Amino acid sequence: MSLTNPQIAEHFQELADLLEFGGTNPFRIRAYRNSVRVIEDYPESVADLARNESFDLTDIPGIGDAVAKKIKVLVDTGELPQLQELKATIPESVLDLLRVPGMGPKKAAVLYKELDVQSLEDLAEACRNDRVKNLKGFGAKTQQAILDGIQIAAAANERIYWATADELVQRLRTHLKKCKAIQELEFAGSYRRGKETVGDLDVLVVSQAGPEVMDHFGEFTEIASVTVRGDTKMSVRTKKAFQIDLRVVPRESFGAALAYFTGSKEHNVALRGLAKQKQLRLNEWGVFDTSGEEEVYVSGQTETEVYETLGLSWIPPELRENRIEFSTNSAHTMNRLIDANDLLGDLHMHTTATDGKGTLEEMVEAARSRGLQYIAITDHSQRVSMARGLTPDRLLEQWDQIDDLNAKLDGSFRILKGIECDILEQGGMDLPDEVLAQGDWVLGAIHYGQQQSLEQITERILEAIRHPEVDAIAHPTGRLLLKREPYAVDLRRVMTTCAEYGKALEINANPMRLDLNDIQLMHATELGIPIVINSDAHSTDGLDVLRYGILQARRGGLTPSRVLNTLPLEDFLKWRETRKSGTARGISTEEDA
Ligand code: DGT
Ligand code: CA
Ligand code: CA
Repeated sequence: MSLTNPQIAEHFQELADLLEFGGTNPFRIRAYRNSVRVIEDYPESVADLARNESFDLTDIPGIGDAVAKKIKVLVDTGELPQLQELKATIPESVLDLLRVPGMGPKKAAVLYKELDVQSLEDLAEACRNDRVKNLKGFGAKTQQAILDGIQIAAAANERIYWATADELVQRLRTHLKKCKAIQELEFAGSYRRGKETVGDLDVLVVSQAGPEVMDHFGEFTEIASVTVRGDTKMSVRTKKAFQIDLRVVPRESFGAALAYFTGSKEHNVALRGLAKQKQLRLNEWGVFDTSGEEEVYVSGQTETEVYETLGLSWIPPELRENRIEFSTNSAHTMNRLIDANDLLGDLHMHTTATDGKGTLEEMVEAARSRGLQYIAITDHSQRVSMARGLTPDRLLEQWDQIDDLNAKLDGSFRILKGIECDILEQGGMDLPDEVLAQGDWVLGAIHYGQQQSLEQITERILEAIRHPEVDAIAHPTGRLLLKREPYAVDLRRVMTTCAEYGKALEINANPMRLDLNDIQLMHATELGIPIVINSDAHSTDGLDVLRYGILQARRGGLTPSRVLNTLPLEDFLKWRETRKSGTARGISTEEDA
């Protein structure tokens, strides 16, 4: 496998950081730093060019002799010897020290050499023990500033849930809307792409009055500090040390800038490559014709225009990861991604019978008022004792209540009798077959034994998929974003077994789960596995998370026809009947009409 441009760039980034730490000649360091951006942005594979005997890497503007030689070595051997040497002498964690505001490489090096400070934790401890203030060039004030800075540095490295970013975006949008000098406003970056977690916010604004916009932005009450303020760019940190970058761009560049700062980097690299093939140049200012003597602006005011100039249909931001958006690019395929209005049902939620906060009636009312036509109540089974999981008796009692309530609803809404049945540690389902057989919808889920081996966990899940009463597997990998890795599971085998037995897989829409993820959903699509997008609500408000699941589905390229709970109730019940009679082999893999 050939190194990608971002991978090559990453090596030079590390090299520059470590050299800076070691106090090397700043000019050399700057050369490496410049090359990072150049390599990342280069529209062709730098690795391929390095292997091409007739191409001279120094022909790339911004790549000098030293860097060119290093690229060749890196591409040939997969390693940079100098980087390996530096890494062997300097622990990687010391680079974290450089993220403390006001901490340059010189100071960091002193701390490392004099006090053996190797990480942010070491540094905090050294400050608390008053060991830092006595160092030459430091002092009590510096020590305190470092201690304050550590907190910021630690938080600044953290990503936040998309849902949390969205709340911040809504508040900031409201604030910025009040600024008359702002003509256009968009939130770009990973937020716009709907990525599960967001590293920082990228705000784009069209205005003739940059300073006025920045003054207004600076008044946003959640800002703790302004890190950079230039003519067109301002960077701030919120009180929780989250970074927001705001850029002011000219109207004729808005679309090009929006595309550029929405990313992803990988998507942008591919776009620039396409431009080059057409004798065009794409950057954050626009698309330019390079065929003549002077470059001529062709487009850039809107994104649609930019994509069209490159011969593409506009691509929804959720797909911009250089995965399927170029190979499947047509107006038809780009426009038929699932959206929030397509969901008619929600097939995973809890009530006060186990660990939910809403009663059965309250959940029904909340789902109806949100425009859903059917839901499945899926409380926990008995094994989940902490949540007062349901015994067969209690479950059957709940199902009787559901029958009564359905009778009252008289067809205006339908409650399905469901269960989130535990897949036991030793294998097998947590409730007897004859009980499960009386329900309308059975989710299998792993909650215990998550530390087991890949073989054990996979086998447990496969057994559940083969179980005749099980319809779908809930949160199939068990990951908790920013908290817990997925359990060890062979998803390939899970998916082929689902395809074979006509079983569904869930996108759990809880913003901390979003499980399955985008790439896994693409695999599921290849196999024709039906997907369900579920809230896993534990309260009436919990139903509102469905929109996060929709975003994830869009990132996975899902169309409504891939998703079971877009079906009207009748069709959904028919699907289930077919599945139970053993004839279902996945839902239609044909193109939508
Ligand atoms: P994040 O903030 O880590 O969640 O992810 P992004 O995708 O928002 O990344 P960010 O904030 O660094 O940059 C926003 C977009 O701007 C990114 O998706 C592509 C573009 N961009 C920013 N810096 C560079 C760069 O150095 N090279 C390239 N090619 N694109 C960049
Ligand atoms: Ca960002
Ligand atoms: Ca950014």
